[in-house]
Amino acid sequence: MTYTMTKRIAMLLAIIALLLPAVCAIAEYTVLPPLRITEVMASNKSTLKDAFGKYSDWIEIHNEGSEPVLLDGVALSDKNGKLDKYLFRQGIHIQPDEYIIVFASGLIKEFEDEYHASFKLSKNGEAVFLSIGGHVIDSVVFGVQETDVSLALDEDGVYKSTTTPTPGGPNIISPNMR
Ligand SMILES: [Ca+2]
Repeated sequence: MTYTMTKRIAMLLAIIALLLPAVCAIAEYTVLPPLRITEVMASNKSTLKDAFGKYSDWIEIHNEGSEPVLLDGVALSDKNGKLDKYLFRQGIHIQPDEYIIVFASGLIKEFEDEYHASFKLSKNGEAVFLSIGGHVIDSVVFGVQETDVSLALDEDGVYKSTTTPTPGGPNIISPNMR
């Protein structure tokens, strides 16, 4: 092996060593948890009451994977510029095919078996972002919402309004809804 070749190989190895941490950092987030925002209700008047006795806005999250997902570091927000408005408390798992509800009640306090985000949703339309470590896992942007009509993800992965809300269960899209 010539001196030039050895030098080139050494330089190549040095470049790889320099780039490796960056590549690893990207790889860490290329596998995002298999979570989806499956349903959102931004104007809840009589559909679902929370433990405080209020009809708060709510967001449904579904684990579409085959393994439990630990929600440490998973965040919800209605602002892209501040993704970590709500962080799940430590040690919560969402089981495969399980649906969980987060009330967008604007409350700081939570009951043990309920999740309450510190923001509310606007029935005039806005967005919901589900993220981890600043990386968006899923998001939904919506327009003006009718009271007690939810926006639900259908089998084709399209959000549709439905007059048959299913908080905590598989979605049912009402016929003739967009
Ligand atoms: Ca549902």
